[in-house]
Amino acid sequence: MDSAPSVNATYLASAEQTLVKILVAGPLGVGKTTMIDALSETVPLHTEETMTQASTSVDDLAGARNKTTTTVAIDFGRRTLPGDLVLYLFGTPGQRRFRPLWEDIAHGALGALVLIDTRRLDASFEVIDMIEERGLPYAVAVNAFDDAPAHAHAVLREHLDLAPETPLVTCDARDRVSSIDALIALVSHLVAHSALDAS
Ligand SMILES: Nc1nc2c(ncn2[C@@H]2O[C@H](COP(=O)(O)OP(=O)(O)OP(=O)(O)O)[C@@H](O)[C@H]2O)c(=O)[nH]1
Ligand SMILES: [Mg+2]
Repeated sequence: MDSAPSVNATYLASAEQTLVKILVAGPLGVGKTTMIDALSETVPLHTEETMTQASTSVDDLAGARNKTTTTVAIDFGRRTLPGDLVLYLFGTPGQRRFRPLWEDIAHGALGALVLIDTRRLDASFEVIDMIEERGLPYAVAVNAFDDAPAHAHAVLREHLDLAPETPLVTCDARDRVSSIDALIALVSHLVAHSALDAS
């Protein structure tokens, strides 16, 4: 008699797969949840809560005036790239006051994709500082909102004080292909700097 297949058989990672934890980071309202929704091949997990009046004095929402919810802990999704590279994507809050939570989520991550909004460039400093303090390799992706200024990449690099090897790309967080391209820029950077062996 044939034995019944294991219920979880389809969820077991193949021996060929490389599993990698990646952070999707960036300031409030930059599009982290949107990008993980666009990218994830599984039903993404979000911990969204309605924003309250109490946050208005500390959280700068210029450029995202219609925003009514925020991610209070994490977003989580999964994306497989060619070569059986399975990325586990963790969206993290960018405010320094969430540092302990941030450190927990960042544990074991190989790299970070930092989303930025050119209408609020200074809001990116906190998160980039935290990532650099942790020594995590990262790539920067400009989430191109319709009314955001389109600065030349050289200007953005200087303003954000990016190292020459740090990838800087432009994307639309709502678009899957564009978001995958941003992830590939990060993964290529990780491979080039030996943080990831994808061979
Ligand atoms: N026009 C435009 N809107 C976008 C884009 N990306 C995100 N949005 C919208 O911007 C708002 C904020 O996006 P979220 O994905 O919630 O941002 P977040 O970074 O997860 O925000 P927090 O979790 O609060 O930090 C949402 O209403 C999105 O639909 C974009 O590329 N273009
Ligand atoms: Mg969010």
